[in-house]
Amino acid sequence: MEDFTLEKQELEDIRRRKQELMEDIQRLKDEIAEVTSEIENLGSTEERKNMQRNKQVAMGRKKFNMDPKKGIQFLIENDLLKNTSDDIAQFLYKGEGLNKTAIGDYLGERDDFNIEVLHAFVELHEFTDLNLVQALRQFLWSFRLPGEAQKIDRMMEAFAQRYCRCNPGVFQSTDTCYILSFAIIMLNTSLHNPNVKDKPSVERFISMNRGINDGGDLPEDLLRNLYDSIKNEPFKIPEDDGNDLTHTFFNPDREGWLLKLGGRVKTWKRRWFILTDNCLYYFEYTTDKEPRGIIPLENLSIKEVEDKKPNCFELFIPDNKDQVIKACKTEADGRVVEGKHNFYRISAPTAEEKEEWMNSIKAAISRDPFYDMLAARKKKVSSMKRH
Ligand code: 4IP
Repeated sequence: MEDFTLEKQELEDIRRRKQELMEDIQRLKDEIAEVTSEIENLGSTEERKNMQRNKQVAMGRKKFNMDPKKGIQFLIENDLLKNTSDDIAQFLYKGEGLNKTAIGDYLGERDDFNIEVLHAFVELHEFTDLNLVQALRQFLWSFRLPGEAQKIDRMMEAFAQRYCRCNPGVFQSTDTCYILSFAIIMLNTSLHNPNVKDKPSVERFISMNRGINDGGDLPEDLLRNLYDSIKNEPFKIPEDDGNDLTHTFFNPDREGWLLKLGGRVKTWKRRWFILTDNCLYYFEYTTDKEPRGIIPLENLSIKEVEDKKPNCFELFIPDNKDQVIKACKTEADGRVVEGKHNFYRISAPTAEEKEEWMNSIKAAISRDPFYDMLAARKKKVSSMKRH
């Protein structure tokens, strides 16, 4: 009987301890679950924050590509970018997800702060021991040169300064470096654009650059090296939207058959057109030595127009429809007389060719002020010696 009671008591104890143990286990389980969920929550808050941040950066980049100033402002306001020229320059230099035309637009702005960013951006480029062609390759790939002469001037000036600082002693002055940079860009065009028939030789390149080293000549070896480098490998430039000055330098001249409407007598004539030296020339035959007409493009604008003929565009004087365009033409008897056009209406064989002609003409029209600036600088360096 006693034994039985004891057994019962022991059993009771065991059951109680088991119960307590079960409770402990449950408590531990609960605690573990709580901690795990805290850890999980912690992770997902961190992750969520990161995701949110990445989303905002992506949005900032998109905004930047549509409107560079607004994009930068957005990134600053959301603490994703510091409002210093160095940080913004770094962001543009890295360029991740950024459109190179937008980078060029931002760097080209006239604003003091943008100019500061431009200089910080150029400082990030390392040009030490690179020859001028190698440095230009790097620079012209990092953004797209915008379309305005003043902007190009500022950017190329900053480039030349940086190049000369990285490579002291190569050029007498930044102006020399600036002018030679353009000579190289134009050489690139002449050598690699199939529309340019007359390919300059190295001798011509050397003679074109006489006197640009503050009145003196640059070493021939240096010019030969640069020439060979461009000849062997053309510049690679960011995606072209055909709407800026880079187009001029990399794709300037064009020739082909177009239809032209007469000035007084409105007859359509098929003529061989050549665009070069900021003028549009037209010939009766491709082999003619003398053009039938020459249209200087200075002060003209261009627009698309509808006509019974397909793919038409028109050259006109902006704000003055009645004025006669300054041009010359050859009469049937061979006399050269002034043109009689208030506008030149031209029809291209295909929509694509119309686009190409319009882009090339636009570029030819807009490059003028830039060529003036370049010419002024050339004059300055070649007169240095005399003074
Ligand atoms: C001519 O018509 C031609 O269209 C001329 O073009 C044109 O000169 C003449 O314009 C126009 O009268 P017809 O040949 O039927 O007479 P092209 O010189 O290419 O032959 P433009 O000035 O367009 O060259 P006007 O303005 O001279 O009448």
